[in-house]
Amino acid sequence: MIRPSSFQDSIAAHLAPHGLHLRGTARFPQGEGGPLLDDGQAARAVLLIGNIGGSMWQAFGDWRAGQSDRGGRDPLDTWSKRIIGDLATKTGSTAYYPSDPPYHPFQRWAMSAEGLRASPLGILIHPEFGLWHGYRGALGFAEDISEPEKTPVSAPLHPCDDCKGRPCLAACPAGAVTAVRFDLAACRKYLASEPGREGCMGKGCLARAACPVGEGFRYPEDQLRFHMEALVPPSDQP
Ligand code: B12
Ligand code: SF4
Ligand code: SF4
Repeated sequence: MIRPSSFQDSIAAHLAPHGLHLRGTARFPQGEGGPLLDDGQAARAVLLIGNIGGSMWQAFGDWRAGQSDRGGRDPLDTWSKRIIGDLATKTGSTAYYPSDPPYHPFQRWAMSAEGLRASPLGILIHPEFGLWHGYRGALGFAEDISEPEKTPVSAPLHPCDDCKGRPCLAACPAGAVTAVRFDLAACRKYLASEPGREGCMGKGCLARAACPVGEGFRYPEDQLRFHMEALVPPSDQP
């Protein structure tokens, strides 16, 4: 059964008050490795849900302010699960979350759904939103769903190909971002140092900030800090 696009419209309408967006559909022809649904069969379609720039930050902050424990240990995951889990129940689909191990290949799904490719930072770059977007969950369906709601783009699909000077590479004070790999150990070591705490930890990843694509979608300061703190294990934090 092909579900009508009004089905996606109703999902998008449910997500909109929370600042979340549909981010395309990954499709899996029969027998081609879709994730397992709650009933044990393989999904034929996975609808990706995420943030574009700071779109979710206000709604998440409002929810968090109303929680006696400020949302607990992983507040963004808890908030996402509340919204996306509710949607899974309403639509009879299976919810998947990016931070739940064993990890589902969210980036591979996003590459297939929106044709995105990785930047030198490991993050997928979008021609309009640049590095300022992420995934909060996905819904798996037993049947295909109609035409995906791709965000129309006017810019080239992989901005890194045409990027003059690749400023992200030079901006990383730890030399962790190179054209061939992202050096996590070097990044974390720098973040735990005095200059790192004042630099990237306080202001956000300098390499990400150096990218000229999608500047208008840059995350607000407190969102940047929130994500940076999540990157450093509690034992490394001062
Ligand atoms: C583990 C993980 C990390 C580890 C990376 C460890 C490693 N070397 O692989 C750490 C903790 C370092 C990390 C860091 C960050 N991550 Co991360 N991470 C993940 C997570 C939870 C699992 C990745 C995985 O193993 N997937 C399983 C494999 C099978 O899936 P896959 O799609 O086929 O695999 C791809 C990735 O593994 C990717 N990859 C390989 N090495 C690295 C290294 C980095 C740094 C990244 C980002 C990706 C990446 O390449 C694979 C092929 O495309 C994903 C969520 C998810 N479920 O995918 C988020 C995810 C990849 N991370 C994300 C982000 C945004 C970040 C940070 C920017 C967080 C921040 N500070 O804001 C940083 C990036 C560092 C920086 N330069 O600032 C986003 C990327 C969104 C996007 N636009 O692409 C994801 C999708 C989470 C989300 N909720 O959206 N991350
Ligand atoms: S600065 Fe250039 S190479 Fe680096 S992520 Fe942005 S577009 Fe890609
Ligand atoms: S957070 Fe700082 S050290 Fe880590 S990759 Fe970004 S610029 Fe480099």
